[in-house]
Amino acid sequence: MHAVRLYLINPCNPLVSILKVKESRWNRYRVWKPLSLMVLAGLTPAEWETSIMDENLGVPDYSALPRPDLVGITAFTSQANRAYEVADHFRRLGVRVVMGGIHATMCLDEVLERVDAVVTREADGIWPQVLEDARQGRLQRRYDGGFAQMTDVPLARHDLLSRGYAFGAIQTTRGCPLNCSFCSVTAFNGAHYRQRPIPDVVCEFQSIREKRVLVVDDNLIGTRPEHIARAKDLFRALARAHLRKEWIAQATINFADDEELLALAAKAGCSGVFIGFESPAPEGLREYGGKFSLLKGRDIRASVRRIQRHKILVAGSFIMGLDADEPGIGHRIAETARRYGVDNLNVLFLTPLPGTRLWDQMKSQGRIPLDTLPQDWKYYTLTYPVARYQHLSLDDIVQEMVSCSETFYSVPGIFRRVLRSFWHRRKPWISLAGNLSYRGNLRRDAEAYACFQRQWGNRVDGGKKS
Ligand code: B12
Ligand code: SF4
Repeated sequence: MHAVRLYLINPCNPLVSILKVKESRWNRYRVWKPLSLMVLAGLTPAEWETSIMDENLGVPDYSALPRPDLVGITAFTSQANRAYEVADHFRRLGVRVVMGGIHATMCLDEVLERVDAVVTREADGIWPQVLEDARQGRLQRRYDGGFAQMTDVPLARHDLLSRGYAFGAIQTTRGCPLNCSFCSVTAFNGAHYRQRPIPDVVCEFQSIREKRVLVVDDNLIGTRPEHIARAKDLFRALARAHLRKEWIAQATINFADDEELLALAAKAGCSGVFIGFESPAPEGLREYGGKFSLLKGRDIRASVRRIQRHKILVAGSFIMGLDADEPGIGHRIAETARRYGVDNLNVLFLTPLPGTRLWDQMKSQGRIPLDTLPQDWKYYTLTYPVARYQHLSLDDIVQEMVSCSETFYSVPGIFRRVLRSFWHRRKPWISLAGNLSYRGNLRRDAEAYACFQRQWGNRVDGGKKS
């Protein structure tokens, strides 16, 4: 059997400022490996000669590379435009192109027009069949992987990517029962919280060469007692394996509610968590459902402190542009994050992503002006205000975002936070790197907003100024 060549490609989006690795060395800490492609490579039989190309580290000169037999492209919605350019390049050479991932699942018809085959949902159970069909010349137009059995999730091929990343990546669970209105996760991975066998996770962790690892799970600990029990078992197993790695993960605030869980996480190498607080206002929290029940009535500052006492950094994430948000929201978010005592703050514009309840709602209300698709998808990065917001014009919301970032990432603000993490011996260098990375992007973000406002002001606001 002759070797067949497979290229797995992660397309870039030049508008995503965090990916501009060369512009700021701190950005290296914010570029993450395309785990989907490493998982696909793990499912690919040995007769395929497989290469993963991550355009975030530089766009390869595809025409100078050997001609592949098959190309697989992954894409979030924000990468769809570039994905189609890459697909077009290879299809013009007569190479068949398969696309999968979240955008292909949510916008199936659009994607089908631009590639030879689409794999919707999770590909773990079906990718070997797609490859075999391609090899036999009988590739179908559409495959659906459904929700994978977690025992089918292979060990990802961590060996196939270059050493240009600060973090490795791993996944231990899929699915989320909370179904927040703006988020695609429940629609894509389902509400059922599925966990990989712990020995598989430990084994894969051992194969990661980076010292720092991002656990990509949407909620590493889950919400129910049996999820928490499994998380504890996982942490015990990771600690027993003496991995000597530090990892960061996403969790909900109930992470703070169990001292044993926190102690085990820290012992297993947890050095930071991203927690979505979403809104400083109860009205805002109620608006998107899901996590409201976990956050309402809670002393969030005390919860954050409990996590930090275990030397785990807390990065807080908020959304701007909720219907409850009025002028002054930027300062209010920065002030709330400061009061909560988070080590980093990440604020994103409320963005209707295809396949979410928010998309349906905003679409029916005529609140999605950037709807020349697929071209406009490149702005769906959550770092551009692509919708019409209830109480904020385009200029207002941009101004609020700038004021929020400038307030939180002011030099005295960074100094206070880093000093605090020095004092508590809580990963001060990581805290410094994170804060400088955000601060380093302030000017670039402002330029990007100005360009967006010049180009799209009329379409978004009809020229309306507040
Ligand atoms: C890790 C992660 C990131 C990393 C990206 C790492 C990378 N790939 O480069 C970082 C932090 C950089 C990131 C950034 C963003 N992200 Co993100 N991210 C995730 C997260 C948490 C996990 C993704 C992951 O690695 N999963 C593990 C792998 C194994 O699963 P998978 O990707 O789904 O792949 C499986 C299938 O989809 C399929 N598949 C995937 N690709 C392909 C390709 C082929 C050919 C085939 C056959 C199959 C296939 O097979 C795989 C195995 O089953 C998801 C949430 C989620 N649950 O998906 C959000 C998520 C993907 N992100 C999201 C968003 C919005 C963003 C941002 C736009 C905004 C932001 N700031 O968060 C940015 C912009 C990125 C960009 N380049 O434009 C949304 C995407 C929604 C959408 N419609 O696009 C998600 C779903 C989260 C959400 N709350 O809705 N993200
Ligand atoms: S809790 Fe997080 S992953 Fe789950 S639906 Fe809400 S935002 Fe998405």
